[in-house]
Amino acid sequence: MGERSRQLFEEAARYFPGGVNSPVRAFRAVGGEPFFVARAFGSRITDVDGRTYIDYVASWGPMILGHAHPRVVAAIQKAAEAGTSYGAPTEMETRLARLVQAAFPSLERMRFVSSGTEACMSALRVARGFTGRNGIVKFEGGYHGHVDSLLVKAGSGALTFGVPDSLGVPADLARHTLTLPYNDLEAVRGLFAARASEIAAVIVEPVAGNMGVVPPRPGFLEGLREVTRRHGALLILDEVITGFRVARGGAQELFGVVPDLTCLGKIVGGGLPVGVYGGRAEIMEKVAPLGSIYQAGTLSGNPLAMAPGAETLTLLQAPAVYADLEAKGEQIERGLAEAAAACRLPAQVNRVGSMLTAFFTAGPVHDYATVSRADAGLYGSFFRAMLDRAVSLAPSQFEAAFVSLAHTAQDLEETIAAAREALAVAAASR
Ligand code: KE4
Repeated sequence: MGERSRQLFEEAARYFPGGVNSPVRAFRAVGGEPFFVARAFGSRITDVDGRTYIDYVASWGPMILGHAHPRVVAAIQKAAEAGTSYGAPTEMETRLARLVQAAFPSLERMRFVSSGTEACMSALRVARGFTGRNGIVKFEGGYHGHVDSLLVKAGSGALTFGVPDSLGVPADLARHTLTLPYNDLEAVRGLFAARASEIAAVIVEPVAGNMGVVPPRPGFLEGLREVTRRHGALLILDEVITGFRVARGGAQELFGVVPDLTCLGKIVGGGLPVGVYGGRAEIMEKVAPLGSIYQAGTLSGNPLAMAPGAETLTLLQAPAVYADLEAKGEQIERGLAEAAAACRLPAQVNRVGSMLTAFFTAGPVHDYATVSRADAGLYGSFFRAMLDRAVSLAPSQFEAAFVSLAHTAQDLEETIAAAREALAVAAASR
């Protein structure tokens, strides 16, 4: 970590808890202190001490085109010249909605909000308002933003109440949330058999990204669709990460599962603050001002966020985009797996498209319990050794790495070469 970053981190701690505006950025899961960013372009990010890294954090997903794409920057500049916020409708909102619906036909009606958290919070309220039920089912290791109802961990047993996973979440609220093991369809069926009449919705990351990348088992999503439909509960796909990432139409296109509600974020704003929730018109028409479910926002549909979002989604319509991302993701996955094997390090690389995680564990990783067996300390050694070799990975074993369209063949080769050395360093640190 350079001297200027160290100084800035010290000063930031006088303003922000942990010196950061989002906890994972503080590097506490991997050791060391964060570098402060000066600028970024394409696949590279440069810190305030002038060091440049190949970036796989990608702002936690949004930067699928790479940083500071000229057409995205131009769209922001053009929008800003006309004003930055009106609190009144604009054509740009409709333009972005048209692009979202072209990729996600299940969003018959939608609302723009300012974050993925706000999208998920609103979707829960709509599900509860539409069904008249209070129960919510989520999965261990699933993260849907800092929504009170979703900062809940599993109770003592799968059929018992949830308990808060954060101070400040009332037990009275947490008890409405039931948390089950990801990929465990039998547990879902068992819960519905016992408590279907209480359950408003199941919310799931269709490809888990917040415990590291964990793909759905074949039939898991289809099973959730069947059991929720059978019992009059809603299926909410939280595609804040997977939307426009694993396919243009997200996981619902990739796996062919049509939810009742979808949450989007990250890529849809092109790096500006945008969240989306939406779904069947019959459900969304219960939202104010048409219906009695309230949701609102000062900067919802902000023109400065709509413009880069629309430009990003337009650029993602190019025909070879997802084949290119798949090929790059596969190359990184193979390189990491081969490098770990060469060091005789137990590693499992989970990948869907251009999102991937290398878990330092021997067995397959398919849920929170198997994720928890990964050696987070070894990941920390690997992370720091990669940073020393100018490659910036997620500062947590339980996050995803993202490849962008801006990553070149040379970037990937340099990354894999760095990984071979970094894994040897990590192996030696065991
Ligand atoms: P935001 O409120 O951070 O825009 O979105 C919340 C959210 C909702 N759903 C999913 C599947 C998400 O992954 C997220 C946010 N993701 C985290 C990291 N994976 C954002 C990074 C951070 O918290 O600093």
